[in-house]
Amino acid sequence: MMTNKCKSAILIIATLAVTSVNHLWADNPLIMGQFTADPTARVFEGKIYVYPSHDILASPGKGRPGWFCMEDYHVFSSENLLDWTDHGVIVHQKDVPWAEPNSYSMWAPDCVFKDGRYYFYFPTTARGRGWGIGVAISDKPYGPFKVEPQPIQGARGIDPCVFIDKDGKAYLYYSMNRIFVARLKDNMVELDSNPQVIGNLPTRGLIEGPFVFERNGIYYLSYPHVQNNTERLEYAIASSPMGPFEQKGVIMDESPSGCWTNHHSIVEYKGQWYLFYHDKDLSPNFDKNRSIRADYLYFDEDGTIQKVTPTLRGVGIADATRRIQIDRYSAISPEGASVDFLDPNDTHKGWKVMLSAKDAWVRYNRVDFGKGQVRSVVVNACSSTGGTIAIRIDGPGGQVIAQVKIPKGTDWRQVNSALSTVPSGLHDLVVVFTDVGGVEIDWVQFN
Ligand code: FUB
Repeated sequence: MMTNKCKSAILIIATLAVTSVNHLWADNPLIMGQFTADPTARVFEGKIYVYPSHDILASPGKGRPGWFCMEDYHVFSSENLLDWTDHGVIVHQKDVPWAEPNSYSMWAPDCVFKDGRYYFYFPTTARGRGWGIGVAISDKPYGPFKVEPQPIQGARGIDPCVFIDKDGKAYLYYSMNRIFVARLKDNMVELDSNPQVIGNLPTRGLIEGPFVFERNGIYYLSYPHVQNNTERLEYAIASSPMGPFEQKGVIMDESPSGCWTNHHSIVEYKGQWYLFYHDKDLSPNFDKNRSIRADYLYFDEDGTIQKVTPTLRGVGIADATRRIQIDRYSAISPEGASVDFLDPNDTHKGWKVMLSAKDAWVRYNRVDFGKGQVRSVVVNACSSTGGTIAIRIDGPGGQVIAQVKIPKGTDWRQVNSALSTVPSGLHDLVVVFTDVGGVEIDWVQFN
């Protein structure tokens, strides 16, 4: 049994901190440098844009301790779903003239594109009037956004979602104990019909966070709902945007982490469907500081949504020449392998894998080795016992491609080793501890 004697990886941590200012590289969770929740993913200008909420920790005079605390929104974009660009703050509560000052309630937003303009919808507490839904408008998906002087009249609630149908008509969905829908006028900032409650949905247990999309003539209304203890993601379908809807099933079960909320969006990008959602990866003991994730989503022939199993690996193809965070594994051996934070006092620094039994392994799928240019591997590791790891590729032509001897010590080291075989193309990467004792691994990279 290995005891944890490794020092924290100061050098590596410094690198992570620098790269997380604007450009981020991550599996699940997608964003490491800050807490993010309620992700609405949209495809604009050929990229994925994600509009999440931005959880922060309440502090004296700033928000309610032990509760959600949000004062602004960032927007993130990506082409490959692994590299994320943080475009910075697009709307802050101080930019909202009708908002209760210091309410710190900038909850789940949405953004849509119509007639050359981007409309960003967000809920917050309106002075003396409870929840209101605001709109901010821009010519670009990343802003600058200009906030409308008033919230949408007649809509009181949270978690706005706007759906634009093929005929150009727009609908606003939001929640307030129930889920409501109303038509929007062409100006996108006024209601064109009275909000109506969507029927045939669960009436017991919290229901919120509607997200609506259309595929092959089926209108999907998906929503988080507390059936038991915490929110799971469910959906209903209809043949028109306003229903009537029929409940169909569960998209994602309650999280084993116990995170009370889950909030999602569903998007097709380059022919593949994705579920964006959140959990509390970076804040295991406080579920109001959440982190957004993405996983693949599939439909059956008849349009039924297959249940999504949350993964750490997430989505996208990893470049072998980048640091591969194998702690975001796609599979792990049932014994002798575990994951822990690099620094429990600063979870944003990420995780490490600990292999503490002979033949314990971890698998990280979808690694692109390119056209056979890599010749060596570097492993950032620490081993208080010393020991050897085998690096294997699976898939066509799969084999062990390197044996890396990690020296005994308490310092993290970047250990280089030549490859015995030059891989090319797409493979799963498997790292196996072949000794007695144990090793901690932060990342693996091929050169
Ligand atoms: O983020 C605050 C609230 O928690 C959202 O508005 C809900 O959907 C839930 O995720």
